[in-house]
Amino acid sequence: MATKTLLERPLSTGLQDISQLLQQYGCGPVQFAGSDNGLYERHLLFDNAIAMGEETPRDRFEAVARSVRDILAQRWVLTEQTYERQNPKRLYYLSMEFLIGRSLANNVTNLLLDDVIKEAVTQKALSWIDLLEQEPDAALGNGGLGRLAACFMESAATLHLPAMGYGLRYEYGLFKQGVRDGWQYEHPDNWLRVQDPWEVARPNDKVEIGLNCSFEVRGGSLRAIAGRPSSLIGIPFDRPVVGYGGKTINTLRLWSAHAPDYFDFKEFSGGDFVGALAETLSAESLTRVLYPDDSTSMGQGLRFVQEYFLVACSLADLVRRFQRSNADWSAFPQKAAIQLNDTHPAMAVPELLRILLDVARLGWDEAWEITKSTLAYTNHTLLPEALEKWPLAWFDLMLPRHLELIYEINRRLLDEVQNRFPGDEGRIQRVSLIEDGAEPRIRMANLAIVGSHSTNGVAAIHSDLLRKTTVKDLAELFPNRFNNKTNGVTPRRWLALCNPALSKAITEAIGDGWITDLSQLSRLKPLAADRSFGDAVRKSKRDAKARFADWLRWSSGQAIDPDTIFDSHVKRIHEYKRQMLMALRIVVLYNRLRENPQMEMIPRTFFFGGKAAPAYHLAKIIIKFINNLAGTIDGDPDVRGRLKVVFLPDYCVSIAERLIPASDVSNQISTAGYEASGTSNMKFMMNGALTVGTRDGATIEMAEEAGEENFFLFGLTAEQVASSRGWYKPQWHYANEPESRAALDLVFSGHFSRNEPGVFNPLRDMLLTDGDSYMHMADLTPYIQAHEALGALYADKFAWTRKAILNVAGSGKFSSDRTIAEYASQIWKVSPCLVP
Ligand code: NBG
Repeated sequence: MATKTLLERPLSTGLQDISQLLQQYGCGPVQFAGSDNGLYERHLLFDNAIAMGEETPRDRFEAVARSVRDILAQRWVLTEQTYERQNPKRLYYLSMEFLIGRSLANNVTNLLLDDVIKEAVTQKALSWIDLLEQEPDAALGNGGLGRLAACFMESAATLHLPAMGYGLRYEYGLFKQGVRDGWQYEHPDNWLRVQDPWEVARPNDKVEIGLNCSFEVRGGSLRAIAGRPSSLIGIPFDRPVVGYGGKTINTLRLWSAHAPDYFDFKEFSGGDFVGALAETLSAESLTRVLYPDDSTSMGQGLRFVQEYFLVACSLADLVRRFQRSNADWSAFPQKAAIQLNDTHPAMAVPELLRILLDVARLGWDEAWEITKSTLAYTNHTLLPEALEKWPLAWFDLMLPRHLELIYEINRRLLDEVQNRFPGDEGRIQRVSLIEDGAEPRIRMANLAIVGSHSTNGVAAIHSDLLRKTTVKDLAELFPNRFNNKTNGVTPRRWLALCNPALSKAITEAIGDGWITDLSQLSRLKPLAADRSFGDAVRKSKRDAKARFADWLRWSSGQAIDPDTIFDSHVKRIHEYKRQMLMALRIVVLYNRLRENPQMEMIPRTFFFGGKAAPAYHLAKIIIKFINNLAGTIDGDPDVRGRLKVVFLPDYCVSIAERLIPASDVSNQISTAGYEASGTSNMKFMMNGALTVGTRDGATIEMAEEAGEENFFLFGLTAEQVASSRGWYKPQWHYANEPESRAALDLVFSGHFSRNEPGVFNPLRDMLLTDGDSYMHMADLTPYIQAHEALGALYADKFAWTRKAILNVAGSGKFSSDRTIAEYASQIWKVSPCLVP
């Protein structure tokens, strides 16, 4: 199960001398391990009170992680001191999600501590792999949006930007996914049951926030009591964000909710001990769990309070920091840039305005200008079901002052619309912050756009559609606010760390400058046809596949053949992402092999990974179908060894780090116009997979960079999807495309559900009866053809490797360093602040 060979990695540190490196961290003569005085030994003995030799693997992990934290601690403090002293403009990134994953290997890499760790591991005869396995994934996010936030924090630190992330410290991260009889089931991810060695509690920096109602727990459910104001305490927990090279160590500050320290003694002495504690319980349940919905807004009250809690704690904290070094409120936008990651923190608009009006006592015009010039908003999806709209009644109950401010913002907004577009009632309705109806709602996207100076989408096509369709009227009103920032991913985690063999080959060819300047990968282009570089790249892929196969056997007992094509589709399960399109392609291949067992076909292993939102039934049926497909194929001697389907349960950052380097093919097959950007697409490309994809999200820009001839694009474009909506009929494809029909017939014949009659009927409804909203049937044949072209290429290993290298060489644009540099210069106006 060798998964990470970090210790074999030759990334040059530039600092040959370990003591010189430790000096950078202000560690003096401190030793990492190897003596009674070593950090490792001291943590084992003094933190865990354990005799050497009696420690468990978890104890060892904790001691190593704490020792790494010791090494970075002084620079972490120095980073903050430098910012305090130099008082630069800071970036604050507000996000309900940070999908961090594991930190140990990443921190060691970024601190350039490989050699130190190598020595300690050898000296103590530790298994590095086993140590890494002890760390739970910090899964404080659902998918792309949360992982993007984590990549952004790392890039900001690598670029020496004075940046800070603000989020919530969920006690339970995204649920763990199990699979039983093919069905997804969820169980809680109690990741903080064991103490996390990275976080530092800062009770001295606590914040108290007010709500205009109270909550009580009665019969296990939370109930709001109107007219009785209450308060909540936010306690920050800080985590270090290590920039590559270990010079800048920024902070990710996560809030944990608590009840005020006082007790209701009246109730207590009256005998209602439990009642007095209920308040504590209800306050603490606020940050207990991450909502597991990706691309839908479930509109639950607890989520509303979570969002306000994040905003109120973070703004109070950053305003306090501003006031420590600045006397004049008018300087606020020169000292703080606040980025709203989706609409989730959009209550920052009325909250900042409230602070400026009620606390700073500024007039409306000045307060409003400061609010707008400080805030900026990123939109991550066009799906209507994801756009948050909170009941106006909830604002009225909990945050009446905020509601008052929203009314006034709206009054002024609609006056402006009236002046500029007199008589255009429809426009007024659409632009309004308030959606009328039986239950009036506040449109959070409109609020975020109106109350900020920048609105960006996350890939060129997405920003364009946002402007031209989703919020067209607002874009016409404020054309200068709209811009695009194509997503990126950090090349440290997603190439240097997860793919040591390919990293080594690249570094040997062009040096290691790519680690902090990914555009240097373009220097690989001239090597695309170079025999020895091609051999190294091919060998690195073969190694990664073998490692993955070993891990899979070790972790699940499943055997796969590393000499088959590894063909992957990993992301949240959603109709628009079209896992079903790939599943139908597999059924078509299965039919071909059953009809003609002698047919020549390069054997393939198909990987699926992803979680379904617990209430999204159709997505769960898709998971069930994939698992049944896998079982049927395994049980069929005609196809065994030629097709193999693997559903990887509990897909997470750590599984992505294993699978992506091992994949030959990346499927990015959303219905065009629906995937805002995608980010796994970029990770696959960087790791030398070839992409079969629709013209959607950032995949379009990836193909531009690599050259379309090195991509396998297929299917309807976003315009074609939109313009054929009115007349599209999946039945036409069923009637006229024999292979598609045979595939559906086989599914509906019960072939994959022998003892579960009717279980896949909802798939028939989705694909045929209900009109196939995501146009699987239109794209199935072109998709199969794209894969045929790809299969033909695979047969020529030199031609394949050449394209793979051209893909790696073209992936430089998709570093989150580039994305963050664009945000910093174009939106935030934040510059690097070097820590001496
Ligand atoms: C997701 C999009 C992805 C995109 C990420 C990061 C949400 C709401 N949106 O396409 O679906 O890559 O955001 O921008 O999670």
